[in-house]
Amino acid sequence: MDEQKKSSALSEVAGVEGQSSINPNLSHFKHKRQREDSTSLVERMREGDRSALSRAITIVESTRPADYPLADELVTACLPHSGKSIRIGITGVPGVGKSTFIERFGRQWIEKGHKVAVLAVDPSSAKTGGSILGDKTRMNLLSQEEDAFIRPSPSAGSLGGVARKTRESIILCEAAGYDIIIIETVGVGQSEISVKRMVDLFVLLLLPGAGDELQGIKRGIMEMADVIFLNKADSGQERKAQLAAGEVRRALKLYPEDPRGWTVPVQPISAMDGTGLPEALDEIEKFQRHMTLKGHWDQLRSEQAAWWFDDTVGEFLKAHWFAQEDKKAAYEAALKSVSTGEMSPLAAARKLFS
Ligand SMILES: Nc1nc2c(ncn2[C@@H]2O[C@H](COP(=O)(O)OP(=O)(O)OP(=O)(O)O)[C@@H](O)[C@H]2O)c(=O)[nH]1
Ligand SMILES: [Mg+2]
Repeated sequence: MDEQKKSSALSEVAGVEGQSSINPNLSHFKHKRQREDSTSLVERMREGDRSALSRAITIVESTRPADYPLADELVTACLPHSGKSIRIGITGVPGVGKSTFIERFGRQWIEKGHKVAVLAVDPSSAKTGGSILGDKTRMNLLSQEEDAFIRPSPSAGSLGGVARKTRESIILCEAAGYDIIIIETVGVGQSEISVKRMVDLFVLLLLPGAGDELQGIKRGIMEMADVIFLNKADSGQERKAQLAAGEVRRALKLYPEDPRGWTVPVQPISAMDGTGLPEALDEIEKFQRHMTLKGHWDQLRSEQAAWWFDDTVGEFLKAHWFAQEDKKAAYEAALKSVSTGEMSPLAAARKLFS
């Protein structure tokens, strides 16, 4: 990571500037104004005002330390109203049909009386400043639904920072009454682990064409999937998709058994013409019933919350360390001796903390 990126990633989590030097005479008004802001924003969000939800997410995504207190207030105010949703992660290689799938799948949930929010974790947009504009047009019908909310991925910060904010945005969406939360991520290996840690179930989309495609998907991602769909089972590819599904099922048999007693379903679908989509929704409801019945649902969520807390504390510790000039200099010196081979990474780290 270059210097500039590193310092912006760190100041993103530090949250120290701008809070410590408030004039005590003004701080009362500042806090009062913030409280009023967050209260009325949360009220409007809960009444179904999508622009209020958008604004709240913008505050939560902000990398300006001055926005952190308000962001924290918003999330804290939303927490008691959150949690009552199914959080679904969707992954698969670029072009597999994730957005097309979400477009139809989301509308199916809405037809059943649900409210659907779509968020994205996209490491490429974190670098380039966003690709979701294309996604919004691909989810054209869904984005016109009253009961849908589609949010571009945060376009600034490190993947870790982006993912952390997406997780907070889930809480805001839930408080705003969205009970189906869909997170799209690009299947390139970096963002899946973060998304897996914020969702109840993880859907992997694959392409038919058998063997070759399987190699394109990292084994680790296959292992993370709770449900697998072979997309594009249409236009003469139906048989190929069936064969590929059989092959994936056989490949999964080589993995250790799921201790939760869940067998990953593998189904061909067509996100384009809708074939297999009602069954896809059934599989997801089946998964939810299975996990809830066995107590795994709540257990997973509490483990995830603990993991995110731990991860964030780690980032904060690092940020506070680097905020101190002498510590930063000691780190730079240690890094240099590690790079030149003078010290081992372990010895250098030990020295830094001695
Ligand atoms: N034949 C066929 N084409 C499909 C299907 N689903 C998606 N496509 C097409 O595949 C292309 C990519 O679809 P997207 O939904 O944008 O794929 P994506 O996985 O979201 O792509 P990225 O966001 O770029 O990673 C588009 O041209 C779609 O029309 C399907 O079920 N059948
Ligand atoms: Mg997409």
